[in-house]
Amino acid sequence: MTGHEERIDMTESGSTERLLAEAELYGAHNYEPLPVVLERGEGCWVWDVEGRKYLDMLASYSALNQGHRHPRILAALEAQAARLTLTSRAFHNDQMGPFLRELCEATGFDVALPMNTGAEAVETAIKAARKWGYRKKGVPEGRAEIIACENNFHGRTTTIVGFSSEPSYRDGFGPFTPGFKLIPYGDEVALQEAIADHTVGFLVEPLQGEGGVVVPPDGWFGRCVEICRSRGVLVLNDEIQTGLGRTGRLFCGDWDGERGDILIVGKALGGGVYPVSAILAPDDIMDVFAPGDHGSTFGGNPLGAAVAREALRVILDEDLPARADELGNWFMERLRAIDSPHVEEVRGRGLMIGVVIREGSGTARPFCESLMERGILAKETHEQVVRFAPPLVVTREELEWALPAIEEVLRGDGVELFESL
Ligand code: PXG
Repeated sequence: MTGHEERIDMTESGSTERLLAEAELYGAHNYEPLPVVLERGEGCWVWDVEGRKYLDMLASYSALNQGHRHPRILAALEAQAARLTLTSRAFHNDQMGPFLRELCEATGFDVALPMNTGAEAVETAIKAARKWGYRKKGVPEGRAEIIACENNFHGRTTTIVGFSSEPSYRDGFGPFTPGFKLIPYGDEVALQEAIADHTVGFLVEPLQGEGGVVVPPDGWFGRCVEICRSRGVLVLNDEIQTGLGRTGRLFCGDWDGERGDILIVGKALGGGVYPVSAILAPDDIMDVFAPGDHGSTFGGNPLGAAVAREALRVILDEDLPARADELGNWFMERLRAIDSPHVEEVRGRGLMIGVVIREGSGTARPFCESLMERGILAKETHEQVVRFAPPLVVTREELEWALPAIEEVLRGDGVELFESL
């Protein structure tokens, strides 16, 4: 007994109200989700416990690029679950090798190191870069430095939040790991100036997702890669959110013809059903790892590997990057054509689109709540930005269906929220 039971109406077991109350009472309050309780999903659509249907325009922060319950991915999951799910890395399994080979072939890197969540993969990249710095670059032990960008989002571990510029991600969680330096995003002169003798890596998102869908100046990522290459600094390319088709290319760095020295992938690699992440690198970087240096109980497990193999094949077979490119350009144009006093800017690449709400029009949150009432699930990021990032299997017809409601909400026509502004 926890003493919470008397505060919930126990009779209404499946209702939205009851489920929200349970999550509120029994869950830590580290999130502020929209008040919708989902129970089913298929493709771009989800249904709540009351039977209402919504177009999912968040796609779990790009972890669902292939859509909900893609039949091929589910089949791979089920077939593997019926054979073998976990071995730990104490033994080999028959899925991991093929998975890593296929991931290397798809990305053009020599070797991969599998983990589970995005944050773990970022931590792995940081460890690889530091060790490379000591073993290969000759940085004195304990002095390696990594440059990251202001407004970054790379995950939630204590090391990663330690170099966040967002106070709420950091406050109360110190002391933090030393060895990180921040530069303004999109500023290659700042990068030039920040690189010092002991700099081993530049950790960067080629387009900032959580930071509010921030698109850097054209060619900036490529110029950063060039600068880093000429100064002996590794580019740690965090494509956890931008990768695997989201921005209209297989990787966002492809817009500049570069994938960095260490490529970090996650989210959609697990096909929306299982957490799978990895880092990829050339042999002469990855070979800094030796047995015992690093690992994960679940990393490379056969269930995740089988899922990721199919998740990757679906992205390639269905040419999801091209879909994101074509539909993203079209959809962004349609959003830009909406004449609204509340919209400051529409920005993005492919199907990673942010609509920036003017400061004077309040925050993006009530806009998302109004969209929800009209059967569209989107989530605000960084207070002022409504993000539209549906599964990449979305069709033009489905987006067309959503546009009148989006237009109505963005204009504020008859939307209650504006009365309180
Ligand atoms: N890098 C980038 C660019 C990300 O967007 C991560 C790393 C971390 O991934 P994991 O799997 O550890 O969450 C992300 C994650 C959240 C949240 O609830 C996280 C992300 C987006 C939205 C919400 O913490 N992105």
